[in-house]
Amino acid sequence: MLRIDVVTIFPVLFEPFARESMVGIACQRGKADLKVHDLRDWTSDRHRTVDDSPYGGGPGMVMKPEPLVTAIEALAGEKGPSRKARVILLSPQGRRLEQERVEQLAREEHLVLVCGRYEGVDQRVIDLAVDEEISIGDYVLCGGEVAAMAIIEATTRMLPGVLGNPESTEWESFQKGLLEGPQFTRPPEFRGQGVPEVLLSGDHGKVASWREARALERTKERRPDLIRTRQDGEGD
Ligand code: JF5
Repeated sequence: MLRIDVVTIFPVLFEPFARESMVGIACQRGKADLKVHDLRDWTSDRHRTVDDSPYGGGPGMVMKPEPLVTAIEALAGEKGPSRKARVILLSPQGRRLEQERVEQLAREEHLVLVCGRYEGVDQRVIDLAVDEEISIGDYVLCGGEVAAMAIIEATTRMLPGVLGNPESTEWESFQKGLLEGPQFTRPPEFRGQGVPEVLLSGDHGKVASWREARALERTKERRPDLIRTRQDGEGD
C-alpha cells in the first residue's frame, strides 16, 4: 500500500482525478491511499494567508514558511533519519523525473507531495522540511498540482495489481529504455490505410521481432539519447 498525501491550495483540482482515474481504481483496490489537504487548514490568521511579498523586492509572491512547515510536519513528522515519509516539493528547480525514479518512489511507503504556487516557496521550507525537489520537465507551470498528479499517476500504475494486466508492465521492462513502436487495432483498413501484414499473420514470434525492430528504429530516430544511455547494450 502506497500512502500519498498532497498539500495544495487547490484541493478541488484533485477530486475528479482521485475519483475517475486509474488512481481511483488503485485506491479502491487498496493498493494506494491518496489524501489531499488544503494548505489553508494550517494557517492561523483570519484571512488564511499562505503567501507574502519577497524580501529584497521583485515581482509576485512567495509562499510563507509557517503554514507549509506546519502542514509537512503534521503529515510526515520532522525532517531527519527517523522520518518514515519522503517529502517531495514539485518545482522547476528539482531533479528531472525519469521512469527509474518513478519506480523507486512506487516502492516507498509514504510520499508527501507539496505543491508550490506563486513565484516559489521560502527557502527555509525546503531546508527545514523538504527531502527532495522534483521537476517533471523543463517548463514552468503556475503551480505544482499538475506535476503532483503526474507523479501520482506514474507511481500508482507501477503498483502490483493496479494495471490488472501484469504483462503490460513486464513488456515495458523488457522494452526498457525504448519508445513503443506503432500500434494498430480494427478495422483492418481505415481511410485507405492498411495494417502491417505481420500483425495479422498470427505468428507471435514474427510479431515480437517486428515490434522490437520498429521500437528500436523509432527510438533511434526520435530519441537517440535513449540508445546511448541504455544499460548492458541490449539491442544495438
Ligand atoms: C511551481 C513555484 C512550483 O512549474 C513547476 C514544475 C515544472 N516542472 N516540474 C514542476 O512547478 C510548479 C511553480 C511555481 C513552485
